[in-house]
Amino acid sequence: MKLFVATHNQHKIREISQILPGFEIVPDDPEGVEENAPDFAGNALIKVRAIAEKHKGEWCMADDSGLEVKALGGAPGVHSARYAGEPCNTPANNALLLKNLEGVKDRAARFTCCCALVDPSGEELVVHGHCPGHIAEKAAGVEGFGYDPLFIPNGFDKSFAELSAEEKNAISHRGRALEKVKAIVGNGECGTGSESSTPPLTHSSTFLAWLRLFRVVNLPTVPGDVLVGAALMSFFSWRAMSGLAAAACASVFLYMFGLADNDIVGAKGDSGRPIPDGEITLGAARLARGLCLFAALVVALIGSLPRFWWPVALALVLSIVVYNRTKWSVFMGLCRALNVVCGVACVKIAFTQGDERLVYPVAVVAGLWFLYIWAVTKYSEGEEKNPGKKRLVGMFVGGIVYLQLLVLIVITMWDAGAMPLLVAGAVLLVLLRLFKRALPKVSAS
Ligand code: ITT
Repeated sequence: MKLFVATHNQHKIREISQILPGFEIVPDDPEGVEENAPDFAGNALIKVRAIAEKHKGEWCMADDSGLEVKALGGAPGVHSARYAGEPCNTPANNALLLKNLEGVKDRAARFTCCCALVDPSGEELVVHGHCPGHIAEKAAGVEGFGYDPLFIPNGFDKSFAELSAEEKNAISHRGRALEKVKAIVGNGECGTGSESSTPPLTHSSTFLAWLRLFRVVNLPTVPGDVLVGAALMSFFSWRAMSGLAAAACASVFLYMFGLADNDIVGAKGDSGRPIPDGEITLGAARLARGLCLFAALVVALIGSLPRFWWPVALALVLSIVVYNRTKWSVFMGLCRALNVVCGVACVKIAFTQGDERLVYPVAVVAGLWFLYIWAVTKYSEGEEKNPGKKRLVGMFVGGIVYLQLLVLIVITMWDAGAMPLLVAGAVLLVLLRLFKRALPKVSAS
């Protein structure tokens, strides 16, 4: 497969050829174009468009990359090549970086690579790759190029310039972005939708990173499962639902526990997430995971949830842990079904009366949840390499709120006692819409 690459940088060409051995890489210098966009994605698009004009009907790509240092507010960033001024001077860039970091303790940094692609039909797509690490006190090594002698990737005690080309390419920002490129070109077309550009690595971006870790946009979908479970019990008496708020809250904390656990397990691979991108440290994420589990237990104790809630919650935690380590979609289905059962289990009266009428509605609804989430999770496989699919998965995940509302409406028609739960479900839907609108940069799936 022929791939035209818009660059004059021979080091990039060498690395791209090493990372994409099955491709015929044809360099084309987009001479004279001004890289004046505020971010990597914008500059990569400027470069690729400049050559795509000349190579209609072919695959074209541009790589815009650079180093972001947290303590410097994300600098040198898009100005990496000319940090010390025109023209590009690597020794001067590296010397300026060390000078600007004199006496600075927090030397966290990351390399970012943004690849813009144009497919033979003219469709465009942008993907990112990151490599987190820190800036050394002094330069070491002779391999690679640019800032490589100063950059120590996480998990290593050597600089990029001390690693072999294979070692660097296996973990580098360019290696990670090009893995996505390989999959997209393999699909034969760009498809729809680019990856949204990740915020620059700065101290203030850390807050946003926590929102992304906990996929805050999706959190309103969680308590609705519990509402549905509790509503199924409404023909006993909705007044018996003293533990409902505690159970809903505990489920949110268990979900957050699962999200933190998921990103900790995928810390080495899932580029595009806050831990591998260097925005949140592994230690901080582990602490957050423990705190979420602890918070769920404390809320359950304070809300004095019935005894039956505890084994259901334990089964939920186990399903989460198994799913994160196996990625078997069936366990994700099980998690959300158990979340409904958590709602059933928070209604005290249900278990003192032991009525078999409960079994059928609970089994039908929990089964429906199981199948829906199982199917969405199965469909979502490989979404990280396909931004169009990722958006669709985000919509399906949000769609669970409509399913919750539908079931709540049916139950309310059957027993008006469930009306407060229907109102709460509607509030959750409004919250989901608000979160999606207010936090467009926080990944939805
Ligand atoms: P083209 O625009 O022609 O592709 P360039 O070198 O000007 O070449 P960029 O504008 O993308 O490319 O700037 C990238 C700069 O970021 C590069 O000059 C290095 O200083 C730094 N950089 C990017 N990737 C790097 C890597 O893998 N190792 C070391 N430094 C890197």
